[in-house]
Amino acid sequence: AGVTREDKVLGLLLGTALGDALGASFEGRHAVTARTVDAVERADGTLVHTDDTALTMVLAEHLAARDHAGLDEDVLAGEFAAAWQKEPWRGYGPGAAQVFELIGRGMPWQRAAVSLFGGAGSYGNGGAMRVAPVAAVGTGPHHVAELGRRTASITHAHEDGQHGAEVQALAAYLALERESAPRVLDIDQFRHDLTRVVRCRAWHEKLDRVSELVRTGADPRHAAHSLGNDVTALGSVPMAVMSFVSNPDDPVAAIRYAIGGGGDTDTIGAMAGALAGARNGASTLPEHLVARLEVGDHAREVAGKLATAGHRGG
Ligand code: F2R
Ligand code: MG
Ligand code: MG
Ligand code: MG
Repeated sequence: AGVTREDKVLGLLLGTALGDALGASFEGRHAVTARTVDAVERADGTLVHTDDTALTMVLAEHLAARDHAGLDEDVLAGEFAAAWQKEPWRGYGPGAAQVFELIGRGMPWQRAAVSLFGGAGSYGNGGAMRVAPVAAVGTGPHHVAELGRRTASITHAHEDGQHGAEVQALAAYLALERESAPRVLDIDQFRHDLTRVVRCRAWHEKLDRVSELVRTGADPRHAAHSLGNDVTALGSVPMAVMSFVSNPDDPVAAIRYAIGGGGDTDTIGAMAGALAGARNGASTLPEHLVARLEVGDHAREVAGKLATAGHRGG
């Protein structure tokens, strides 16, 4: 029997939270052994999430509550800023914190976002890390990519920050709508679908490298060395895609692969978890880990609404 759409949407949210919370213990480490991840998995107590999950839940709620009205960047900017204001300790990037502070003081998000990094705007992975919920409401690949770019632009004025959100949004859409388990994931088709929509050479090169690394069975450290594992969008989204396509049928394996590469482990774990959770559904996530997540009940409530949010079809 197939997994229900609601279970897949919940898998997307809980996969994000699980990858984020498991990865958070290792953020910034050079490399992470399986044994240290085992220890975090086996421990008791709450798995505390970071900014990645906090903002993903804000976006999911925004989309679920607005139904036919769709995305409103002005409203969403205020909601993001309020989440940061309420819990600034969740490990936000310095650029994101600065934008949210400016928005909170009344500056339009467009001006706040372009003020970062000497006017270049941010190319951090903060737009990509929170984007996955748009996959549940987009009407097709181009629409999903557009929604992804628009949600990122609130904080990430640099095109690389926005391209990262487009790629991750689209990957989540494919995992949710087209590549459901147990159908075998066609990695070349997956890469082709991503590159068709996101027309940018630097991204195509990285995604081609993913296919090659999968073919050669690269381990996480090798993959991270080749693709990157840092806080930039171009230096982290390809590793998340790699983690997923090399472990398409097992969300925990995808997350462990992402964390094993070291670097921005909470974020790469969150993005890989979103993809594998969306493909396989929440019911495939280990109960003992899900029970330790902070967002459990809230995610279930939002997933139910998001799975039936109205601006789909066409
Ligand atoms: N920031 C972190 N983790 C490190 C500190 C957390 C600490 N342990 C704590 O507990 O507080 N994690 C979170 O940030 C990443 C997402 O970042 P986001 O939202 O994109 O922020 P930002 O600051 O805009 O970009 C991140 C960094 O990228 C570099 N950068 C971006 N654009 C640049 C540009 N145009 N020129 C030069 N550098 C640029 C900067 O170093 C930014 O600070 C996630 O990992 C999330 O988990
Ligand atoms: Mg984080
Ligand atoms: Mg408006
Ligand atoms: Mg991070």
